[in-house]
Amino acid sequence: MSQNRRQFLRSSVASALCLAGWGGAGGGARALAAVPEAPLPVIDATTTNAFEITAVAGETEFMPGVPSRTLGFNRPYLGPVIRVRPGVDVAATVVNRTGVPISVHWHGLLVPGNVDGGPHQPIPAGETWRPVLPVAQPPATLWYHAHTHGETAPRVYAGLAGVLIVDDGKDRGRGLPARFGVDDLVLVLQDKRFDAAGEAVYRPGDADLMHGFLGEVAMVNGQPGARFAVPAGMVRLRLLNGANARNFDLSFSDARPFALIATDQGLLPRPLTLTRLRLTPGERAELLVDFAGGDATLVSAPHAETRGMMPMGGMMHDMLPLPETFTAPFPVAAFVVDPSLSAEVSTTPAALDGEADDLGTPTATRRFVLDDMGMMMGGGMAGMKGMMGQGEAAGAMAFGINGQAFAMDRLDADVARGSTERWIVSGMMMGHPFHVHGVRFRVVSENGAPPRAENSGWKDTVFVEGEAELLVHFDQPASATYPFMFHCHILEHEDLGMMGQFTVS
Ligand SMILES: [Cu+2]
Repeated sequence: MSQNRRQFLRSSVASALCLAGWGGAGGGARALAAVPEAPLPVIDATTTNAFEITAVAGETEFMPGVPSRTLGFNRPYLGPVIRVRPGVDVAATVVNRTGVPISVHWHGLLVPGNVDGGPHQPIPAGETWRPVLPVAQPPATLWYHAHTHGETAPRVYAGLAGVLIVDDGKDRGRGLPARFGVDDLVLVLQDKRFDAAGEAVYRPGDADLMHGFLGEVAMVNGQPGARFAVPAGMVRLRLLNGANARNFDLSFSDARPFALIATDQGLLPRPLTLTRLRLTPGERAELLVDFAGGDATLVSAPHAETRGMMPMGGMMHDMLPLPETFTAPFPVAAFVVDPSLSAEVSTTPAALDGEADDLGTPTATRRFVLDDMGMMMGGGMAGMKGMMGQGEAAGAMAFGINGQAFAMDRLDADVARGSTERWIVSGMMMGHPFHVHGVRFRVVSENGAPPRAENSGWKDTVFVEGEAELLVHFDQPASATYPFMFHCHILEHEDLGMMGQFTVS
């Protein structure tokens, strides 16, 4: 590696860490020692149609020499990328050796409620869950993560998440890069906050609960300052926003264009050329990026610029300011051309075979108002207590949907199986990433306008910034015993009640 390149990579990490308060000689130097590549291990279940993951507690050195207590699947932090074939039953085995109860939800997998892995399917400590997953959907980049009610935010932050790819084996024929780990890369985007010693911490205060918990260092696949070696040609990036609350507003440092080829639920009918893409918690996007032009760094704008504040939100912000440390675009990952890697794909295909909208006419309309006003009252009271020297808040903050916080024993909707419904979802003070289990949907409009490019394909999570109109199709059954969830994917909001549940029968 050239001296210039090494300096460049180091400066990428250095600027991320400096912005994060890691500018001091001790912390900065320690962190700079590690500019590793950041691949995740892979379980290829495309021929075995079976996989096993074990949730474990462990330690991870996000900052060299400083262990942080973490959770992961088969490893101390995050889990393997699991690749499955559509059209078969996949036998999953999930072992829980974390010492605490968990559940594992297959986010975006279109399977019945009784194997969905939501809060009604706890896996007690020491036990094993063996769902059979009837995988039958177009190829897509999905994910899996902990989903115990009230504990999703700390468990996912600790590391209980991984990527699940539905791969039909036909990507070469589509003209897409298909060498996994070479020109087909997975990037799990997250962020972490560290204490003065360099240990990752999760101690949300009132402002963190209100806005969602933001970290101070960008992480990719569990590493700060991640870097990837790439061939000098087209590379497919499968991006997952696996952060608790941070929006990533992504572009390349040299403003190079890229092609959006897939959204949450799979390929678009044709690539869309973009220079900037917003990815909010829970969402996925697949890009084709041309590295024939050389190295590039993926950067993000600060969360504050893209969080979707409503006019009323200003009041809330005055009371509990957004805990965002970034004031300028910050590096997320560096891509370094490796001449020893051959480039197989040099052009973006003109067309893809993503399915067009075929949802027809909706048979019902439902409205969901994401209640974030209650948090103003709660936050206000907590803030006043703080000002009056009464210390920590008394847990007054609460969120809900349509005026009610989530309750495990209350069903909020019953949907006819096979039907399509119009769902109109709105927030009051700020933007919220809204996710629905067991379905895929189209975004029909955002605040009355056509959807943004990011929302033009099949989705299961959409950033609601004002009002979003969705057409949702319900194929998978979900009983009252194992209903599907709909919720905000800011995990602090979800845990505090911004979630509902529905049956499909
Ligand atoms: Cu929210």
